[in-house]
Amino acid sequence: MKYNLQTGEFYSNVEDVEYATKYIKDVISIYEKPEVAEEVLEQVTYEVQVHNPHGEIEGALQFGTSRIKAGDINGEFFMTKGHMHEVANRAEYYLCLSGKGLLLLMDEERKTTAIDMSEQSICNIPGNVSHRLVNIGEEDLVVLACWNSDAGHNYEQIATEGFSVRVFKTENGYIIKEV
Ligand code: M6P
Ligand code: ZN
Repeated sequence: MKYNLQTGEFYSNVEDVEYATKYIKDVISIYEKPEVAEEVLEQVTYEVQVHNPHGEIEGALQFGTSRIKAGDINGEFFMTKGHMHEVANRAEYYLCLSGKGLLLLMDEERKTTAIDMSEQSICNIPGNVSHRLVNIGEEDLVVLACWNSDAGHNYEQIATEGFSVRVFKTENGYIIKEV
């Protein structure tokens, strides 16, 4: 198997790769103002592919790509759902392949740090930290991720309490607003 560092795609004898497509309708509840036209709900907002040959085995690693489209919902930039790990102490690496984004990292006291992500930006996400990618650019944001196979995803806390900041479009770029 091969991995294209330009596009973030696995190719050639692709085995043990899982693909997921997220539509706006799947994630609309994460936005501050979720009122949108019916046809917007059917649009793709991000895609994930993950190579995990070993299942959820302690000590094993998995590796994948998130590709977040450019766009916004009532001024709030497209973003991933965001999660903590189910095994909360599991860490993760993110490496940006292309595009322009922010990586939001929120600790257990709800303190959020926004890290700039552009080509070659690399970030070590510690355990016990919620993480979300926001595309603040005009092209796809493509980010490679590597983390433990047994980490799991805990979406509950983010679904109920959200992050402590939101990222909105402005005339010249973006603004991070505390909520
Ligand atoms: C990265 C990894 C995955 C995650 C994906 C999308 O590829 O962190 O574990 O699933 O981003 O993020 P989310 O699941 O929060 O939508
Ligand atoms: Zn993660």
